[in-house]
Amino acid sequence: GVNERTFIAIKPDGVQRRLVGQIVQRFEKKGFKLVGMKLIQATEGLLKEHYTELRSKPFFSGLISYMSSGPVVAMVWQGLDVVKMARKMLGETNPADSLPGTIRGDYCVEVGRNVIHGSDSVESAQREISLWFRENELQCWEDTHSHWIYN
Ligand code: YYY
Ligand code: MG
Repeated sequence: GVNERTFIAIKPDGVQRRLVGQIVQRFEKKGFKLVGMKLIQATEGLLKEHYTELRSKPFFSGLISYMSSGPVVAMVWQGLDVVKMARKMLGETNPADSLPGTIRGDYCVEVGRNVIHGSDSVESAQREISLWFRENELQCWEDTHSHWIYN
């Protein structure tokens, strides 16, 4: 429903390359509601937990060093079907397979520097949101133009 939430993170390359504003703008313009956002230097422990399903992959240690190489912008976005829609906005895991118009299709080249993370299911979104955010870091606010987003 409209209260669905997803976890989005702009990775260290996205922050370094000054893509934060343009990426946030895409989610705002789409009509999603920002309920949490922070710039955070993630610890290896947090990242290993975040990517625990991938721990046996050959790229895992490289992924953890890349993700801990600088601050990330961690966000929670809310809206109708936001988990699936955000994945569409991101594009494919490999930027080479991502269409122009998607974030990965427009802003990056290699899978190991793909600028953004988005939860892949409602269940992983809930797990990732509680891993990265405390309850009091998520804001409840009235979206005064939701009538122009939802009928
Ligand atoms: O959810 P998503 O980020 O699109 O892909 P995952 O399969 O969950 O992999 C997480 C992360 O790992 C991916 O964004 C880049 C990195 N990675 C990689 O470096 N090389 C691969 N062959 C696959 C994934
Ligand atoms: Mg994933």
